[in-house]
Amino acid sequence: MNRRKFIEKSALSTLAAAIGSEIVYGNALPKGYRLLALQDPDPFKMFNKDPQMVVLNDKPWNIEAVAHLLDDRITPNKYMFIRNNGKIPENINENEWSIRFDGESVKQKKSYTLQELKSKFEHHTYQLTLECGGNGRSEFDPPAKGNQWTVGAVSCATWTGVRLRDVLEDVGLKNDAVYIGYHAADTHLSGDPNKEPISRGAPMAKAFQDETLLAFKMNGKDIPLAHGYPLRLVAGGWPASVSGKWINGISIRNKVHDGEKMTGSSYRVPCEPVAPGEKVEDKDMCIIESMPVKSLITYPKTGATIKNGSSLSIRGHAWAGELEVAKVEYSIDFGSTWKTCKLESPVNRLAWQHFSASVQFPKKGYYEVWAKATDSQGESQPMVLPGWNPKGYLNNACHRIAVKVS
Ligand SMILES: Nc1nc2c(c(=O)[nH]1)N[C@H]1C(S)=C(S)[C@@H](COP(=O)(O)O)O[C@H]1N2
Ligand SMILES: [Mo]
Repeated sequence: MNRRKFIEKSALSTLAAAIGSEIVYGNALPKGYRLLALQDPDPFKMFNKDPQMVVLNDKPWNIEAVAHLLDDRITPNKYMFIRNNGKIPENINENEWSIRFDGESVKQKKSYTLQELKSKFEHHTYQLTLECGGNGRSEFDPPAKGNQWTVGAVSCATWTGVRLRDVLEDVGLKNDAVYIGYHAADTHLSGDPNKEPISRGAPMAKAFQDETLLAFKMNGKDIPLAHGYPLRLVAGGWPASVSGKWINGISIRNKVHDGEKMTGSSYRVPCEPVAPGEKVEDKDMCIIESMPVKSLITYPKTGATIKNGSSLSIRGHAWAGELEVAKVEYSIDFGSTWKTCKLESPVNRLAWQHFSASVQFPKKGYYEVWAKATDSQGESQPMVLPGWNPKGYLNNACHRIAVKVS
């Protein structure tokens, strides 16, 4: 005990500030000891999330919504899912933030400070749907490893930033540019500074879309830390893993970007359908691009009870990756017959669309309301499960809620 090293005074006051109260016997704190109050942070407070959100993992943080929390037309931070692959960067100073453009296909390497990005290029605002490629994974059988997302790894917030295209044109690209890949400030779980937790990207055509932004605002305010403060790539309609958070670099590649989680089986599905449980070689796996058509009933909450004879108003959102949703239908007889919902147009391309319907039930009893969306190319959601794939991506099965008529 005598040789025990005690914490320094200055460190002690930092700790006290973090906890928000005096540490009475702070002088006796062994150096390097982590106070319980700091070991077990409350994620809901830490990230300003609603306590009804569900924590799937805390190392790294992965948190999802339940369907009825996603009822807002524009997803507020408190209901936005968090999907992290590594550790959130600490001590960010937005005044010192910059982003570097490099890679085989850049004419000349170039960096911009965040301030330069904001002042040099025009600002644009879009509402963009971001859905994790693994949303719905928990339903696959045989099960797939990874976060067991149910339906809540999707959001549609308002993002403000500059067009990636405008910046790329300013940087100057060589003719052989085919892909961009992002680099970010989050750190690998192993602590190895040479490893990136994730570094994905998109082909030039996606990078050049009007709606592909280097965003610095979400819902009109600074992006919350967990969602990529101070700068994030946002590429709506594609797996949200393309939308790099905390980005500080973009490589312009003369080949498909080969960063972390671009290769092997990550964010890839079998190029041809396979039987459930079948082994698929990496060379037969294809990168997920546009997300499939999907919908979510956000009102009422599953388990609702209504009085016999009254009608039930249902509502929710539907989205279809790069495409528009053409139709949403509902069924109360497990998919035997379908009725059309009212469907709104998107506020802009790549924003989810709102649907609603007034549902009548013939008599007392247990029902399920199923919703099914169809995209502008005629593709509909599968009723119960889509084709199985080894990593459990792209489950766009019909969402269902239970309703009791009494
Ligand atoms: N730098 C960085 N960007 C990232 C990730 C990450 O772990 N690190 N996760 C990606 C994945 S897999 C998803 S689904 C989305 C989640 O975005 P959100 O946490 O803001 O909802 O961010 C993507 N961008
Ligand atoms: Mo994801």
